[in-house]
Amino acid sequence: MTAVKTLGQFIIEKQADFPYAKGELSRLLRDIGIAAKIVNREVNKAGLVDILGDAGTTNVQGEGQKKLDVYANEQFIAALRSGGECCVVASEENDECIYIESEISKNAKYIVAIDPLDGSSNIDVNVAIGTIFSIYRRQSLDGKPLISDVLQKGSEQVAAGYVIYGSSTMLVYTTGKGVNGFTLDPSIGEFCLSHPNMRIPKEGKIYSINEGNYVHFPQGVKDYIKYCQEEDINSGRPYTSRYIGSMVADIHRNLIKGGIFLYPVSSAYPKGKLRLVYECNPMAFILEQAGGIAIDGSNRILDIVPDHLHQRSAIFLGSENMVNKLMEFLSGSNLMTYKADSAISAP
Ligand code: P6P
Repeated sequence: MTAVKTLGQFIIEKQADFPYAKGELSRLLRDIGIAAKIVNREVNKAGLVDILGDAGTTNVQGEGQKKLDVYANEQFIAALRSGGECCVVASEENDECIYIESEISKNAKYIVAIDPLDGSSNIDVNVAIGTIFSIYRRQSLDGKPLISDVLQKGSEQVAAGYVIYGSSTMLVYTTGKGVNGFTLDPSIGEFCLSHPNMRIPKEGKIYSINEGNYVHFPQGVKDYIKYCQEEDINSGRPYTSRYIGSMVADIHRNLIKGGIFLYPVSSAYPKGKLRLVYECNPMAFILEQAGGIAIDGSNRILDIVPDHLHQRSAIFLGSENMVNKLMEFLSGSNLMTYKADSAISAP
């Protein structure tokens, strides 16, 4: 029987991958894992205690906050504060960055951008939700961290991950050396390595998009959807449409089975709905590290320099061959092709 390897053991084992790190990143990842277990405990008993429903407050996006949104935000911020390895937290739930200036954190090297509980509209109906996080090294040398430390492009991430609170709770993360998945074993309260070296299949048969917005999609996206729905035995079409409405759940499924997730611009979201800094960038880093591709329709997601913290972006990410086929429809030709694990190349 294979020995159980916990998240903590794995992080320590891989610490040698970071010559400059003296354990800070390892401790930061463990802090996030601890907060995830605390949030998981509440998510799992939601419905039994008064933690479902609306908090009666709105976040910076003007979206109604669920009680669990607020709870999760508080738990991750508290864990990052007490861990001492993070100097700034940028959260979907907070308008401004949170600067951690305690004695133990003021010289901390890392910035964390986080969506503490994504997909919260699904909480009350018991559908999988998730946490998404992104970690950068501080670039400014001293004094109070600068907003430029937070608005780094996605390719500067040193780590990124997500937690999916589903039929089981998993933590999936990368530090730029591949992607590994850990499943929470409630009997010992530990995340245990269950999906080593995760790779997304180059081809898939699943497309994930909210087709309710079809009339508002750019023509190229409409054409691609029709391509997915056409019958073509050789290419395994028509593909299967699967859309949960929870970014972490939709992308996690596609990471395992192969597929493409699409959230284009639409009349409701002329710049796209999903946020670049704490949703698109971490998921793009993970998918690229697993051999996939992530673009906004014309740019590699990880090459976009953010203008502001809550900036939105269109996003198309998943299996390499599916994203490249999409690009043929978006660019009207196949002049631009993307190779996974590398930057954009246009002949
Ligand atoms: P729509 C959840 O609200 C979320 O932010 C993502 O998790 C999800 O992928 C997307 O929005 C769903 O948006 O417009 O299809 O309901």
